Order: sequence, then structure tokens, then C-alpha cells
Amino acid sequence: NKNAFPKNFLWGSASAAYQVEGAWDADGKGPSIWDEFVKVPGTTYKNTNGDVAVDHYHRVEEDVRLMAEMGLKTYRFSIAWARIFPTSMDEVNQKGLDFYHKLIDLCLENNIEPMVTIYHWDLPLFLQQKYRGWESRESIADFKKYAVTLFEAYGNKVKYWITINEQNIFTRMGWLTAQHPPKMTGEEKLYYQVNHNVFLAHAEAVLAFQDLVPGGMIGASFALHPSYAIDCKPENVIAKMDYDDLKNYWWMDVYAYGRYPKAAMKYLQTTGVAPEMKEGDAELLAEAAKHVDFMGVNYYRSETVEYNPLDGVDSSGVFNTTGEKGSMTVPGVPGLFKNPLNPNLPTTDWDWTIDPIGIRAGCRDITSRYDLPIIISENGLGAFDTLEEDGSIHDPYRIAYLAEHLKEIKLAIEEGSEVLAYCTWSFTDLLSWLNGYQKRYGFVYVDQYEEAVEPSLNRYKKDSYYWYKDVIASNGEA
Ligand code: BGP
Repeated sequence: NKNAFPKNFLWGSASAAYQVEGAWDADGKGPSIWDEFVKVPGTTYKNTNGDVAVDHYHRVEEDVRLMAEMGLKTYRFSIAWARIFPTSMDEVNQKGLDFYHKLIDLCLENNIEPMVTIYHWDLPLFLQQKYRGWESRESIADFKKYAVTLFEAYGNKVKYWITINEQNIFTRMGWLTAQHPPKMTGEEKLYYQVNHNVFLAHAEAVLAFQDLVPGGMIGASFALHPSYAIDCKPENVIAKMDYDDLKNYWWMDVYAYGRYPKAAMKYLQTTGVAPEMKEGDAELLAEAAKHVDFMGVNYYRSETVEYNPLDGVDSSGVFNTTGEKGSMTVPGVPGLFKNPLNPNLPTTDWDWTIDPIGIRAGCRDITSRYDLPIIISENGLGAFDTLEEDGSIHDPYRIAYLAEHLKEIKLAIEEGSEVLAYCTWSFTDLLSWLNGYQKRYGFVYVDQYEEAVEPSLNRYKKDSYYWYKDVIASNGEA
């Protein structure tokens, strides 16, 4: 089992602009759809928002210093579109560009490979107001313009680029379950159309990238939920196939092959919600797919699949946003499948199944189906942490979660998967979109949570910080 991880393996950690930066209107930044969304009472846990977040915008030197001290090899972060284009696509905000120059330069000075996510959910509000954002095909050209601006600004410093983060999640929560902006429920037709538009935007960016960032690597990051049929009843095995086509391959096939899975498309055509494709769309998607360099995988949990009769549960499964175990409801698509909890696996306080083998199953499937390198762009455990009086945080549960997953990634590599990077979610604690600050993921504890009137925002290293430091130093052998 020695040296499964290649010598230049990118040991990393990830974040997203809205979840860490704060400074929501600093230096000319415009509002994003999230800045607006969180102001509506009841949308997030205890109405938490990212106005201050963990103030990464003002503490970027300190945060990168902590990364460097740990020996981190890559830092994945996202760029806030509304810092670059605050109020119109015709005017670039230089101060916004400067902030990311500073962050990127700090990383490079410390031998940390910057990995940029172009879109991690914080669409500029003016685009939502102008043409309803991703619902309009106008978003495609605007996203391309934004991406090209970034390639031109940072292309000579940044090698790794992720176009879109978890398209499957923000579209589902935005148009099916009303948990994200624009807060719509059951808008299936729009949901598929929005996805189609985002695929085209991704494709345009991938193609523009080819000339602007020679030698760079580009792909999309997807929230992968590898699945198991709940048992061997044939209808449950078919349900698993339906689940995979509609919930996994619908995205990965487009990124990797430039086409939608056939059975799923047939099904959507029968139910009348298939996306409308214009002439040239199929060619554009197929062309871009040839230039995708890796599959970005965010992995937290697997799903279990059971046949769901026509009068069964619908997809508006309610998420547990409080950390009260057992408050999640089962989601599903009537006539196809539902996703009960796996009776063989433990869950977190937020009812997320803990399944290290799932990450290996996912890598194996991606390798066999697409033969693409893999970047694990997120993996981590959201948990309650306790800051002790002496400033220590003992998080053996997080260490165990990450260690178990790394063990399986190692096996995946031995089975033939080419894994380039592993980014934990997250480096510092940060805002969990719907779950507030109490659901913590970081190696670094940040004193910031909903109850604190004036949180100090001080940083404290958790036990997991020292553990990951050893993992990196030993290239995964610790
Ligand atoms: C992913 C997102 C991240 C992050 C993570 C943890 O879906 O890409 O932005 O939030 O999940 O999720 P949560 O904060 O809901 O626990």
C-alpha cells in the first residue's frame, strides 16, 4: 500500500466566496442574489448571513499564513462575480480584481497552488433583476464574458479552474425545493432549462479557456451521490438506474461527453419537462466536452434508492438545517425512485449518511465511464465543535471521517483512478448556506456563530489541523 499518492499530489482545502469573505459591499462590490435572499426572514438557520462571514476578505494574510504553516499544496476558492462586475457587465471593478490578485499572489508566494471556482452560487443581483439570471439564455454570454475576464486577469498565475460548483444542487434548491434563490418550488421545466443554460455557459467558458490559458486545466465540480439499490428486488435496481441517470449522469455525461443520458431524456420528454435545445447547442456541448480536463467531485454522502410508486413522495424532501438528528424527510420522484436512509450506515447530526466507501465507488464509476482524471474538490464533515478554555478544539470525529475517506481514495487510486487533488471542505470554519455557523467543517475554528453578539472572529487550530499537516508531510502515509 506504499506511496499510492503521486509525488505531486495536491493536498488541499476549499471554500467559497460568500461563505468566507464577508465585506459584502466593500470596495465597490455589488449585491448578489444571496445578499438579497438571506435578508428574507426564515430562509436560513436563525437568519444567519454572509455579511461578515469569517471576514476572510480582511484576514486573507492571516488565513494564507495558516495554510502555509500547515503545508497546504492547493487552496480552492471562488471568485465573487459581483466584486468583478458589481452593477453591469459593461464595467469591471478593478478593486474586485485586485483582491483576488492579492489572494492568488499570497498563495503562490507560499507554494500553494490556487484553484479557482468561477461560479459558486453568488450571481450578481442585477442579472437576476435584468433577465431572471440563469433562466434566460442571456446568462450564457454574460458568464462567458465574466470567465474570459478572469482568464485574462489570472490565467498566467492560475492553472486549475472550476467553471461551476454543484450545478445539480443550486438548480435543485433554486427551482424545485425553494431553499436557494430564486426560491421556487416544483418548477421542473424551468429547472431543466436552467440546467441546460448553465451547461452552455460552462461550455463557452471551457472553449474560451483553450486559447487564453494554454497549459491550464478546466472542469466543473459536481455534487456526486453514488447510489445503492436498497435491495436486489429488480424494481429497485431499475430505480437505481433511473436515479443515476437523472441525478448523477445528467450532469457528468454532459461535462464529459456533451450529451444527456438517453433514458432520462426520453422520460423528461414524456413528462413534458425536457429542456428546449436550439440549433448548435448539441455541437457546442460536444465540442467543449473534448476539452474538459478533469471531473470535479464534491463528495459528502451516498444515496440509497428504492422504487417509488406514482402516488409516492415527491422531490421536496426537507433538509435538516438545525442539527437535530432525524429531522430530514425522504426525497423522491413519484413513479421512479425515492431515497430512504441507508440502514447500514451512520449519519451526521444533520442526517447526512457517512459512507467512505462511497467515494471509492464514485471514483471507480467515473474512471470506468469517462476515463477522466478526478479532482476531489470537496469532502468533509459538518459537526458541532467545542472551543476549550485553553483554545484547543478536539475533533476526533472529523479526523476519523477524513482518514476513512482518504483510505478509500487510496484504494481508488490503486484500482486505476487518476486522482489529482483532494480538497477538504473547509480550511477555516465558514457559513453553511442554510445551516448557519454552528455546522462547522474547518481545520481552523473561527469564533463566529449566531448566538455571539460580537464574535471575535479569532482563529484557533483544531486537532484536525495538526493531523492534516502530518498527512501532507507524509504524502498520505500518516
Ligand atoms: C456543498 C457546497 C459547499 C458547502 C458544502 C457543505 O454542497 O458546495 O458550498 O456548503 O456543500 O454543505 P452544508 O453547508 O449545507 O453543510
